[in-house]
Amino acid sequence: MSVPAAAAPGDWSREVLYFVLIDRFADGDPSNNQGVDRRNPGGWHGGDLKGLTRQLDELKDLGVTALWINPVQLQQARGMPAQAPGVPSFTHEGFHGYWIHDFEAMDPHFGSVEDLKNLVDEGKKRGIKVLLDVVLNHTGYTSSYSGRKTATGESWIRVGEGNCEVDAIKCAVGGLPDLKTEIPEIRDYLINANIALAKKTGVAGFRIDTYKHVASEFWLEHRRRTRAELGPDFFLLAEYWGGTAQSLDGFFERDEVDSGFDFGFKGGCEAWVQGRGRTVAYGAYLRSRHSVRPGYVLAHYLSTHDEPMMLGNLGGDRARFRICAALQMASLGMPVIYYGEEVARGGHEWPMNRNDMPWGNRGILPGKGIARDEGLRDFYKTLIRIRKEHPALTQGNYTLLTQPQDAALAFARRDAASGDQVLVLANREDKPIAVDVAAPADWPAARPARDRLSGEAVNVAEGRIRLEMAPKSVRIVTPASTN
Ligand SMILES: [Ca+2]
Repeated sequence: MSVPAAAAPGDWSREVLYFVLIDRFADGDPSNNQGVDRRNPGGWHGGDLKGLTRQLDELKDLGVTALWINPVQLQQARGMPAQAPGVPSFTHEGFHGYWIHDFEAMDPHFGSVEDLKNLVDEGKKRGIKVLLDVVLNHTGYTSSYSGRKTATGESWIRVGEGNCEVDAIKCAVGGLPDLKTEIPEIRDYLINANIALAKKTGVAGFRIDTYKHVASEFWLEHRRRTRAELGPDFFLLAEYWGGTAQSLDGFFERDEVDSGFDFGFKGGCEAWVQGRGRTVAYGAYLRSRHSVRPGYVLAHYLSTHDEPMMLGNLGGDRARFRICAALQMASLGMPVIYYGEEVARGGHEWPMNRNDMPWGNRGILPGKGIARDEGLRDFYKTLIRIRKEHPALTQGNYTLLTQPQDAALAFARRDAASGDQVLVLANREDKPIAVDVAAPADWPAARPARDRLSGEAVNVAEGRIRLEMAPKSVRIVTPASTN
């Protein structure tokens, strides 16, 4: 197998991103646990940057190369009453980082600027970049900005709650006070605060919250300044709700950001593995993701903090979940793992989709004693290792092999530069199925082919791939190594 070319500077298409809610991950400093109540599903649970830094070896072992952490600035002091289906009313605190009181201060629950710098430095030693979540659209429900006026006497906060369906820019998302980001003084303040934190800590990029609720003029200035002051490779990932290869293209065309979340991948895979829709249509959807503008990256996930987790949506069916995890790691774009998903974290709908990282018998709070599926974690490790070994999976084109009458999903990925090739096969059915599909024309049939997940040999002869697939199973097939 040829050696993959090194990623271009700033090219995140080869990264595997791991998203952590700091407060839920690992408590490394009990001295900052003010107001911690681990019985409260919306309360502070005590995780912090020090604790996360101590678990970097765990993440390196998993294979992740980049870490996305929630916003770290000072949160509103008082929680909000909240209620979720099936959960008694509780107090919802800013443990998630999105209710900012002061953009220029760190929240002591997470730690200090030095703690963040230490995370970045320790990450660099392990080949793990840090991507900091930033909020530029709104403040917490209460903040130091309510009542603040600009030099010309304008309020920083827009009064009155607009309708986001009518005007996405001037509405209060989730009822959160909307910053008047179109005013240069306010725009510059917000950008300055984040750039100052990035300069002090060395984070590699920003994940940008609520992207669609701030105008392009702001983002163009944001791009210009982050490039000028943080370097040409400083990476920007936009959370544009509902984003797809098509709907994100305007932002890529204007070069506002490097990447955006692909909101379709999760639902698409959930539907297909549960038997909804034809396999050939799902394969065509996977192909459509390759229409992304060259040089820009779709970030695709199975779960996030804003949606019910996939494993719960699949009724806990870990075999079908494994199929989606394999397809995620075999697809174009930057895969995003939501913390704990790799050990079958049991949260499902909000607020439990933000529950504690399971640590099993390791003495790590807050998730000490919560069971982990180590077999699933090993499966993720294997998938990530295969992804890193095969430029066909990170860079390659896509050929759908499934025909309209076929039950099995079959596609080929091929990297033109290296000639690297991979076949991906999946059976969503509860019964075994016989697969008989055309091999790619240039598949090296003289070399034995092997499923990298099971180690089994796969028969490719006379231009056909013929095999039987077990119920609810997935295979990632490569020609045997010649070196
Ligand atoms: Ca703590």
